Amino acid sequence: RKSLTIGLIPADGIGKEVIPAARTAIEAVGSDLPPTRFVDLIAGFETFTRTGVALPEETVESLQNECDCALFGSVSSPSKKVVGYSSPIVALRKKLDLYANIRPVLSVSPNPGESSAVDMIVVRENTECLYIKQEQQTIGEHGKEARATRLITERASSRIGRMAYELAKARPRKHLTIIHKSNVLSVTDGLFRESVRALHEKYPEVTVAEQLVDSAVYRLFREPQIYDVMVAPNLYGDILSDAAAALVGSLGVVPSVNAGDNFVMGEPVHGSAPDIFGQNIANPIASIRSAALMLRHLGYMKGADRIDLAVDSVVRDGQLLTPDLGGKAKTSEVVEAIVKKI
Ligand code: NAD
Ligand code: K
Ligand code: MN
Repeated sequence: RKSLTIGLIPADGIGKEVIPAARTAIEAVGSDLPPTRFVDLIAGFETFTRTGVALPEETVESLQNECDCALFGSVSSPSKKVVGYSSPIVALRKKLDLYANIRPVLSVSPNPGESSAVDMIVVRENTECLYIKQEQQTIGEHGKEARATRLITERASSRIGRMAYELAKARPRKHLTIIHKSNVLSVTDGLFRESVRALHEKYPEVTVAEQLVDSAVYRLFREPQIYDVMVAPNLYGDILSDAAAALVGSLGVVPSVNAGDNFVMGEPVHGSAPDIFGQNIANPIASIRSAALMLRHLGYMKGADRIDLAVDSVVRDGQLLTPDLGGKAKTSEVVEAIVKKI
């Protein structure tokens, strides 16, 4: 690439505070990236209340035609159903075919060598399973009955599997755990498991284990260090990765990317945090790490490393932490410290 164009979609709440922080971190990397341009784009609930659409066509067009990648902040969902509103992030994942949600969960412990340190990646399928949202309610013999369709395809399972093997291959431990419940759901989870298993011959250097989702949660809490890369269908991946985030202290530090074959979008795992919005105390680390993850995904390892090392160093230093990590620092002070280290 001769240049890099990054779409910025802060969307709602603290997204407006942490996405500019991520931009500042990328700018600080400077010479390790091609000339970089940022494009400000809108989406979200506030956009919906102002314009009547949550995801304007211009935003999608810019992402598809002009941007190489993007950063998304967080959306606020109305507490009651609002006619005409549906989540722009779910729509974007679909429109850009971002089929993988990659969530590295890493301890921010001040003692890096600690044996209980968590260092895993949850690779969640992002397009099917129960999230196709085909639900019906009917009246049966004994009253109301509700059903949902769960879709698992070989294509989606294979492509998420491939992504997971590639990620595992690039890590020191090269270990992949396939999460499923095929003892009960032998047809759907059976297909997921077989599709991922079938790829193993192409990745002989990766060791593969399997685990039923319920016992995986148990082991995640008892001995998180056994996991390296986990790959899971959509719903299990959602639950497991939120649970894993609880192991590392704060939602404010967990990054993710939504990735497809042609596009990548960094996104902090947290939401719009209306309880702390506007106070300059939101932890910017999840978004800054999401920016690094996005750069890594595009092959800019050096830039990504510089950002990650700066974040680690500030956290380990322990002097400038936001309140969610037990400190008193402002968002802007943390950003300033990270930029200085970069
Ligand atoms: P949340 O992640 O917004 O907040 C949960 C708790 O974590 C809050 O106490 C918040 O203050 C804290 N927190 C979150 N991010 C933080 C950060 N960077 N620094 C410090 N503290 C942080 O989840 P919620 O309260 O359940 O939801 C709030 C809104 O966000 C809802 O409208 C929800 O629908 C939306 N949401 C959006 C996304 C998304 O954009 N993908 C994800 C989850 C929730
Ligand atoms: K988010
Ligand atoms: Mn979740």
